[in-house]
Amino acid sequence: MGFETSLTNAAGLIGRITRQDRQRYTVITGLGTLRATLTTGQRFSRGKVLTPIVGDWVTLLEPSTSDGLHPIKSILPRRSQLSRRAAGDANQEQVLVANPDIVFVVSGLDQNFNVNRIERFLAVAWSCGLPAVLILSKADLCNDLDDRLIRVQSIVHGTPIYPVNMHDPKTLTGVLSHLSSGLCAALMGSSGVGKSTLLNQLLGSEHMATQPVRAFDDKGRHTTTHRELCLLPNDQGLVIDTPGMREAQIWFQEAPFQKRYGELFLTRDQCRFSDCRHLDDPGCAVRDDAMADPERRDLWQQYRRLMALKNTQ
Ligand SMILES: Nc1nc2c(ncn2[C@@H]2O[C@H](COP(=O)(O)OP(=O)(O)OP(=O)(O)O)[C@@H](O)[C@H]2O)c(=O)[nH]1
Ligand SMILES: [Mg+2]
Ligand SMILES: [Zn+2]
Repeated sequence: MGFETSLTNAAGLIGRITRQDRQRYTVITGLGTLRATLTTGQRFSRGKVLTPIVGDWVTLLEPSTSDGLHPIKSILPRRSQLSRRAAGDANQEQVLVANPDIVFVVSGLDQNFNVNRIERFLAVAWSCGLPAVLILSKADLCNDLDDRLIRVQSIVHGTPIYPVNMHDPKTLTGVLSHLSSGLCAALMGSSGVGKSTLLNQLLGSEHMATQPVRAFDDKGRHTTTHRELCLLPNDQGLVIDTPGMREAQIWFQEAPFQKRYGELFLTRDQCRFSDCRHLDDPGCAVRDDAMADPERRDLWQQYRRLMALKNTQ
């Protein structure tokens, strides 16, 4: 059965959203790249039904005769999603990207280097149960690399770290080893850290706009304003570029968190109190056990920091 006939199938035509501009979507399908939009029902029930976003697999209906856009009939179940806590006071989830396999957290080794911020960005991914890779850009501008690497080492616990110069492809081979055919990486980080520069380098073109950072504080200018999924050449995988984030607000999810920090809790039965939170509680066996081992101590201290953040944000 050809793709042409599948347009009129009950299931609709399947495709993946590569770009969203308000209610207009770009969708890659077996028929090529198509323009799509929400149905009237989806448009007026916003917030109540799932809204399609970049990375979603969707089915499309035949194009409307009025505007030529394909209404999005359905969103296929998501395998994963990268979410953060929405900005503002409301305790709400904001889904940034659908169906990523891995998150590339990008942070600069320039004046903006900040271990706490890196930890929060990584925790956004961990809390979604997604593996993360830490890409430290602007290694070419950094003259105390070893010192900075030691400082991030204490927060990563198993997350690979790659100091790179985005303009030098030789330094990007470690990053590329995390991509392969069909695998999708979502870029995440502050503005100006080089997310779009990395994507352009992998694409071998200037597809994404980039801009120099401000000279006096190395802060970015919020150049990228939309999310976009790009296919790398030679079937090397897929990368989603995202706008720089002002704050890494974590959407705390219990199960992935318990999984990441699970190895800390093996001695939980020996804590003095049955409702021990394994933080600063008196007689906590989990804490005492962690303090005896440098690696586990770093992990417990991170758990404690993130729990404190969870309780205050
Ligand atoms: N020297 C050097 N410059 C870099 C490196 N990575 C990025 N840059 C520069 O940093 C500036 C910002 O890069 P962008 O790719 O626009 O940053 P971004 O993360 O996409 O920023 P937003 O789109 O605002 O989120 C550009 O001038 C890049 O050339 C690097 O590894 N070394
Ligand atoms: Mg950008
Ligand atoms: Zn305890």
